Parts: sequence; C-alpha cells; structure tokens
Amino acid sequence: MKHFSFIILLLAILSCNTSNENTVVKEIVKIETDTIYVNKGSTTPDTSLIEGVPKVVKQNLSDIKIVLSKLSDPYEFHLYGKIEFFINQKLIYTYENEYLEIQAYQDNVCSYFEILENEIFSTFYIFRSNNRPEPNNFIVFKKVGKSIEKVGETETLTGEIYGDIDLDGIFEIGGFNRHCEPGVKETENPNHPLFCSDFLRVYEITNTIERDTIVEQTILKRKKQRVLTHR
Ligand SMILES: [Ca+2]
Repeated sequence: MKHFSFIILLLAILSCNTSNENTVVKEIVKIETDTIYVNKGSTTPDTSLIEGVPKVVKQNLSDIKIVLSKLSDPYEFHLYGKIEFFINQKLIYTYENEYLEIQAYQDNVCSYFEILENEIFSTFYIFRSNNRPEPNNFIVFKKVGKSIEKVGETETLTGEIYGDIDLDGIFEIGGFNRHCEPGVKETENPNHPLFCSDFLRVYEITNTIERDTIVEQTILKRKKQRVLTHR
C-alpha cells in the first residue's frame, strides 16, 4: 500500500457541534457571529469540558453545520454518540444509537467530498466510528438537496487507504478488516509484503458502499511483486 500512499488524496476534514448531553435543548440562538446550542434559559454557550474534552464539537461545511454530542467514556478517545445536521440553523437530520461512538474533534468531525451527478453536486460525509478492539468502521451520509440521508457503513477497516487512490474520481476506504497478529510463517511477519493480505478490503464510496475488487487485486499484485525485493 505504500506504493499508493503518494497518490492518496486526503480530503479536508472538519468538525462541528455544541450540545449538553443532559440539559441541551433544541433551542438555537444567535450569539455574535455563530449559531450555537445553549443551555435552556441561558445565553451562555455550552463549551464545557469533561476531563479536558469538549462535550460538544461542531464543524461548518458550506451551508451545513454538523454537531456531535453525547461524549462518552473513555473521554480521551473523543467519542460522540449523536450526530446532528443543520441547514440555516434548522435541525434537518439526527443520527444516534446506543452504541454509536464517532471519533471527532472540534472543526474536524468528518471527511467530506463532492460528486457531480447529472450536473448537480452531491456531498458525502464520512464519519469514523470507533469499534474497539476491532478496527474502526466508517459511516457515510449524503446531502441531497436540503436533506440528509444515510448511505451506509463499511465493515471494520484499518483505514490506511483513504481517498481517491486510483484517481477515478471516486473515494475509496480500505485496509485490513481485522488486526492481524504476527505468526511463525514467513508471511505472518509484519514486515513481509503479504502480511495480513488475506484480509485486505477496499470499498468505493458512492450512492452505495461496495467492494472494489479490481483495486484490491491491483494492490495484491504489487505486494506480490515486492516479495522478490523482500527476499
Ligand atoms: Ca477512486
């Protein structure tokens, strides 16, 4: 995969949000130049921290504001259990579940990219979901007009592949779908080009999330070529 690293296009990452997991309200006010959540009955922004970690993080992306809240323990992982999308200060979409743990930071809550379809740009948002002890999985949403819909999720992936690695205009996410342990066989040495290669997976992110076996085979072919150098 190192062969691909130089062409990986990293996408801009942003994050956003502000909310109080217990007392937060669906009440939005204009304070200075920014629209933020406040505690009910207060004009003070909820910028409080737990063990130094913001209870709420947010990111502005064009006409979208994304707010993550419900910070969970262990706090140092920066994991949030609720995602909210706003357009023009109006809440348009909420995603949360009991086990959701999105790793996010202020102004860096997700990756995003645009695809031109029928002369209209669609925007995709990719969130990194902590799935410890297994690798992360990635949850994808899409903005259609003024609404948000969930596209889907990848399986757990180590995520070394992240971007348009084959320059075809489509975003890929990939890596290994498990954490491989070193073993006694030659290919079980972490320094071997084929280490863990049985578990290589690459997904294309479009209106669906599907494996790109062509890219997988291309990577594996190059890995096998490197075996000669390895020896
Ligand atoms: Ca691509």
